[in-house]
Amino acid sequence: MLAGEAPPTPMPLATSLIAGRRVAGAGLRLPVMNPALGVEIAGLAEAGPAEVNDAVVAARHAFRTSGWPQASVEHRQAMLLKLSDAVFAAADELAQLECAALGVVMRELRERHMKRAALNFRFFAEVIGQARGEVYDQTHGYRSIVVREPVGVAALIAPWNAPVALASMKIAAALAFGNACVLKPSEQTPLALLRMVEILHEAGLPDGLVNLVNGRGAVTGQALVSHPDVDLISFTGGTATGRAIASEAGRRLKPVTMELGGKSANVIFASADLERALDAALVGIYSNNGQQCLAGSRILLERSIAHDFIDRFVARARAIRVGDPLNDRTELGPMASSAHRDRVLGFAEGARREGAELLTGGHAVPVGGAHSNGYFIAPTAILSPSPDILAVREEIFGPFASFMIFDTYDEAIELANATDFGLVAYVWSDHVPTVERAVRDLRAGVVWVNTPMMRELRAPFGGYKDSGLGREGGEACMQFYTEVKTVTWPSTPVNVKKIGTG
Ligand code: TXE
Repeated sequence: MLAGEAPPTPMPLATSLIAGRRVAGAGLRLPVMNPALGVEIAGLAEAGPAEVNDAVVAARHAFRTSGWPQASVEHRQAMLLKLSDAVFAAADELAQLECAALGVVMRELRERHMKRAALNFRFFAEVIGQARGEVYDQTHGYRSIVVREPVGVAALIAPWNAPVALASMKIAAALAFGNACVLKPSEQTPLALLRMVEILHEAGLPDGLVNLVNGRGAVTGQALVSHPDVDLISFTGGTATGRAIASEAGRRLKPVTMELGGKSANVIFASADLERALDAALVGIYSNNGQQCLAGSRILLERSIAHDFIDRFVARARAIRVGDPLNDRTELGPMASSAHRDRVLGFAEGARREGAELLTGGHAVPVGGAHSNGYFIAPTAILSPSPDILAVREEIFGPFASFMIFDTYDEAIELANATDFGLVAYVWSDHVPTVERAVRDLRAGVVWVNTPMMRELRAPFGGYKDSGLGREGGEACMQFYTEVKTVTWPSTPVNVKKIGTG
């Protein structure tokens, strides 16, 4: 250091947060990269099995001693509303941190992700205010009631594509129904979630109810999902990881929800409002940098409109502003990591080899200045002659649209369902009977008609086939995050048959 020069500021370190305190064990130190700059901006202190154990013990201790599981609904609602307000107030700070490690454009993070996160706490406060039980009195002389109780300690595993928005839903649901939890963020994007959990504590959340451990899936994640004192696991991520975690949970007989990948069909009939369908097709595949499970990544077009639709789509895709995610004019930021950029581009190359036409993109985009090492790629689209090529079958998780053309309704549905996934599907038509049939025939957990994605939190969300197990949503989360207990008693004292009286 030269005389007079300020000492270098130490890089932030994403630690664990256990019983309300930051903890950095002796585990590996991993780099956290800024994908728009291609530089390391923070470190991550990986939690090994001992630290994960401390987090689970802290959660169990809070579950037993904090009084949270027994607290009145009013008390829990008041706390959830405080947490919601605190997240809302910190939206800008959280969006900055999320943007730094994820590269989704700030505008989307501020306006969608952070609002969603704050609303998740408010939403579950409302859900528990409306919860009701069951009564059975059909058996003469008896009454049975069904009550719900918190389960215990939940392991929450979050992905990197929308860390705060997705993990906050899991935390809010676990807390609302009286549980304690341990959250493991993705090792790529630990910054905003760590700060969010800190903010929850600053807002008054009792220590130990929400703990956080940072680290890679194979180390920290594995230690968490295989911990014997974890009672249930909620996972959002890739299908291969989901299978591994579900097998672990199966061995231990622990309930799981799995929100996995998608390769969703966006079926556009000639009878659609094509202007709206075009806007929605672009948003459906290029928003959130194309890195979202509910992307409409397979766009199926009726032949009579296909040529014109593709021309207009491609012109708009080429006009998308790629660049610095902090700039409010930017529409597409960088891919989340260099490996992910290479993987996405590899699909374009592979598609060409398999006979698809590359309509646009398929290459990196040089963004100058400070961003010259960022992981930027051009919005990409291919026209595929068949549903069998790799780029049409696999979830690419990037700004990569695959077009296919159909002639008949039956062909449209066959193409739409020709996938291992079944998370969501989109259908565009103003012909009511066509819509009614498609809604019935599409094999997906959510079908959006004449609209881009519109997440109704009250309704179940989750996938058919390889897209998942279980559902998230008001009622669905109540079922997952509570144990159910049946209590039976007689209306008048029963005459118990006497045995052992000689
Ligand atoms: O996900 P992983 P990756 C899809 C998308 C993407 C692919 C791979 O197609 O390209 O999955 O992404 C943790 N025990 N989606 O590799 O590995 C991991 O540390 C416990 C779809 O990043 O599934 C991270 O916190 N945890 C998707 C989380 O699991 C483990 C969102 C997700 O990482 C673990 C993300 C283990 N053995 C990717 N292995 C969606 N549904 O939205 C990993 N993890």
